[in-house]
Amino acid sequence: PKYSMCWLSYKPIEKKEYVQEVEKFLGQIVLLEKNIYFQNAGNELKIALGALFGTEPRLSNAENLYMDSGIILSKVTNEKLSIFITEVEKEAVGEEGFLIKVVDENKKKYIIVASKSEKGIIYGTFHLINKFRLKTGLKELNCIENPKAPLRIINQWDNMDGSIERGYAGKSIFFANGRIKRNYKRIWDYARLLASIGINGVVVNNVNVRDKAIWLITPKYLNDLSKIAEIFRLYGIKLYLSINFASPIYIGGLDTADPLDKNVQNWWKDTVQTIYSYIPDFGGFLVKADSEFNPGPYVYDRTHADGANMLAEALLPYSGIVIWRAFVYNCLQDWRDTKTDRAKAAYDNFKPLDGKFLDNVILQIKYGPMDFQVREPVSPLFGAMEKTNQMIEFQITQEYTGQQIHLCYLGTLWKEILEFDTYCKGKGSYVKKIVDGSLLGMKYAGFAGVSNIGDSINWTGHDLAQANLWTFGKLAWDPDIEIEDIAREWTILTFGDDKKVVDNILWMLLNSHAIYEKYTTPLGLGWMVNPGHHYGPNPEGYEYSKWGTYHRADTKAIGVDRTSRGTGYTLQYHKPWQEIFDDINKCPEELLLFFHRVPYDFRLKNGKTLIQFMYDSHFEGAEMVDELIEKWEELRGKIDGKIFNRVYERLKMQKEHAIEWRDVINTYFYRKTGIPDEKGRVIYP
Ligand code: BDP
Repeated sequence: PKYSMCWLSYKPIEKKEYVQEVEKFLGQIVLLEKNIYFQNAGNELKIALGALFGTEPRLSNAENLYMDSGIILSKVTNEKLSIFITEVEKEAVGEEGFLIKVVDENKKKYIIVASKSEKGIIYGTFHLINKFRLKTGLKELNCIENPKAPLRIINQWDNMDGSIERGYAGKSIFFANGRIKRNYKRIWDYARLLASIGINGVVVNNVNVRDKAIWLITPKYLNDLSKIAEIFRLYGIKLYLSINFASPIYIGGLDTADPLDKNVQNWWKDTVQTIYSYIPDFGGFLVKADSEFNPGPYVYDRTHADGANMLAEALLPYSGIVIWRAFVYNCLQDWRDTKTDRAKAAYDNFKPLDGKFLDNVILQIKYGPMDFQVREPVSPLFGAMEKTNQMIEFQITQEYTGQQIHLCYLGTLWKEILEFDTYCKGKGSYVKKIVDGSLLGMKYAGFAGVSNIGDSINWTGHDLAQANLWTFGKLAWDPDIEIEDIAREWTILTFGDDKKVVDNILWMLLNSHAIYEKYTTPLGLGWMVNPGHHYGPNPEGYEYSKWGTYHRADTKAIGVDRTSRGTGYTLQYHKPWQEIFDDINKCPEELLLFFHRVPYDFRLKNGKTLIQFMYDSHFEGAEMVDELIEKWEELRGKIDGKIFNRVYERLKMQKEHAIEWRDVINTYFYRKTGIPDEKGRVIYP
């Protein structure tokens, strides 16, 4: 193969006892539904069983269950299953969910995988395949699974020239040279990977919609797009498109894109109708409006609600949705103005619009108020808009977290964010309950993840970055799962279950984000990156620029006072967070410099001064990269040589670059403050 199949690379199961235990159930694959979705799931199962057990089960559409052993793929409602499945079980399977039940009688040895609709069967099938690969005992196969959040969507930031904005793993698998690629094999395999982690939507083009991409919503491209949609559909995934708000001008030749203009509204209605004539289950639009030079309703003195609702009305007859991004801020700020605060922008823009959006509009909110930094507080927008559908946006691609050269597993960070209690409905108002729709009773809610894949041989550049994609899907399906369990399962499915391999890789994953944070920008500092490409240290890279991401270091103190006495950002949170963040002694230390302006001699909880903590953190972090390397070296010979070497090369680069981070940041602070490192390591005067 020209590329790896990540966690779906099947290898024969070697443990004899397990094979013997399961084999009795593999007589054939029976499809009780005759349609392409069950056929496709059956094919997936057949391929897997062949590779795992060396069996070649027949795929049959048995009219009656005469066989004595086999895996049955069915809908829960199928009459033939009524002797095996109770009413209660049937009821428990939701629209996208599935049930797995083992029937182990004298003459009947069945494993039943049953879904309510066409959508669930592929999820159930991959679930079973992976359970086999984890050598899960027959009894433990029994389960009923339903995704917690209705929307689990991947955002590709792919451009039509084949480049990927913030992509670190090759070129687009969707576009090249201004066209849609017609080699669908890779897209097909992507669909398989995504279905295996429960994803149900993909936005195929970048949120910054420029040039040819503006025309994706026209017949010029819709035919080719419909082919991609067809592949995705088989795997339970809907296709979405990012649109340019000014399309009526660019494409339609109108002189306005004003959302309240009748001609504009009709233009969108016609456009949507055309899209659905090609793609009957088209998901909808993703919109980045009035942000970073993208057009939007502000141009016409209209609100985001006016803009979103106009599109929502066009999509409503087809059950399509509008996903409207909340990443809106003034990107031309003046660094001399200490009153403006970019962190406040999303809330300021959207909070007044709560209750003004139509039901098929969902606000897509980045997890933090700024922009995917290594650490940010949870965006105060979560829980601030009780009458608005909300999705959380994670960046799987590692723009600010090492660009897939550094190992930075993001599951630990995401999990913390999802477990954050917003208090919007009192104690227990976790972000995870807002974005799965349950807390506020939202029909639409969910997860958006900016993809980290490209056409590289291992999809993600860094082989271990595959874990981030896996984890995004798993958390979106069920944010309650422990992150260790998610990471362990990925490790075993990808590298096998050798104890040393699992222990070491798990350690590497679970500690990597903390390590990265230590040697880059700890204490909620963020942003000390090179402008533009955002790789590598640059303490004042954005300090005197227009992007509003300042840390305002001088010789005495650093950090932005975002308390109620400062920019007032903390007032965007519910109680008790307002008071906690406001108080320098109560504020969670990992966010100290996000919320407070702190003198360098301020004592942290462990008794260290802020400046000494900075020095120590950077040395500690850079040193810990050695531990990552050691853990990996111990696996030499236990892991496929090519993969071993690829990761090894990147770890060595990480070490080098971590040292650069350490020295650049520490020297910066030393020169700014003149306060020497107590341990005498920072030596550049
Ligand atoms: C920033 C990226 C930029 C994206 C933007 C966005 O640097 O490339 O276009 O986010 O999310 O992080 O729209």
